[in-house]
Amino acid sequence: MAATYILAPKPLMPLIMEGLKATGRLHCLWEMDNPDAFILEYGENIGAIATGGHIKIDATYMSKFPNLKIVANFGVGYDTVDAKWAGEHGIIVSNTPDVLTEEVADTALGLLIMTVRELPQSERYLRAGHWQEKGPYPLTLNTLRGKSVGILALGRIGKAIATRCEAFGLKISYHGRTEQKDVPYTYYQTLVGMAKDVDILISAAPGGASTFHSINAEVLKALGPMGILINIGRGSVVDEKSLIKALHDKVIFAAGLDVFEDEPQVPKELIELENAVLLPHVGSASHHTRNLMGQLVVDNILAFFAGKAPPTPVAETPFKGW
Ligand code: NAP
Ligand code: 8YV
Repeated sequence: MAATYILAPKPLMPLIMEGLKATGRLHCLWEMDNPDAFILEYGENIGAIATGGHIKIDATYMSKFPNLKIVANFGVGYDTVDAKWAGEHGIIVSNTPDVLTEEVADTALGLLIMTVRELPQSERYLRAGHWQEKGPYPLTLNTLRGKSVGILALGRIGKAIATRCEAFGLKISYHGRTEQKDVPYTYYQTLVGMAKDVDILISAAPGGASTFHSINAEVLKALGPMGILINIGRGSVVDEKSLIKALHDKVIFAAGLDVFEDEPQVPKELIELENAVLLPHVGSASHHTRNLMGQLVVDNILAFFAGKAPPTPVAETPFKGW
């Protein structure tokens, strides 16, 4: 068989690029004069794809590489990769779980406090000179004291958020497709049922068809006029148009968002809302955590070349040998 190579469709962080270049097998698609012609001529030599961010790796794309064995995704969320199709065609998809869990949960709690206690607004107030001109920033109407939190998707990140919420003295419940018998939190079979009962809804849910627009106008109405929404999972989980309307009409009190439907585009209407705290998808964005994630991308691909089990295949593509 001809030599097997790695394809990177778009640039990834330096640690990944260097780790893959060291194999002497990396092809960078953006450096090609004619990427389509390259794929046509050498597609059958590609055994591994290194990807991340917003690049769609669907059935049509993977079909161009008949000897593809692994798609290594930079990120624990892999909604941009058709893992079901990959699994049906003997292709492993790997992601970057665990190493980012605590960082993302920290960001979620930061975003929660910023949103509830209006910290960005009060900081803007100081910087604008209003403290001296007008006196203290107004007392916040909302608080974490005595509040309850409902977590949508009690996975690795959801659980790390729950642990932190426990330390803050918040009452915790969750909604997912299945009840988890080994957790001390109240389970709700429906998201709208949970939204009715809690003060704060935090989503740590993955993207994809099964969660698309799960947080819609009905859920936001159920959350109510003092309700807070935090989204640290994926933007597609929230119906952004309904959220903008709910924030504008004070159907809910405020939202803190790290993720958006069409990143990096954030609707102007959302940016203009004072009761929205907006972060540019920074959940895992420290050198420490991103390096650990990047190393996992490299390690999964190196495992393929070494004929070893990949460290972190996703559930849809369990490793059964190369
Ligand atoms: P995980 O451990 O696989 O947890 C995912 C959870 O989602 C599971 O508990 C699952 O529970 C639940 N779930 C799946 N489909 C669902 C559905 N249709 N309805 C309700 N719940 C559903 O993943 P993780 O490591 O916690 O990561 C979660 C997500 O966070 C990632 O997929 C990614 O999108 C996002 N993320 C964001 C950032 C950021 O920077 N903002 C960083 C990392 C990750 P059930 O199977 O019981 O339903
Ligand atoms: C990354 C993420 O920022 O892991 C995920 O699912 O959303 C983040 O950690 C992203 O995947 C990198 O593009």
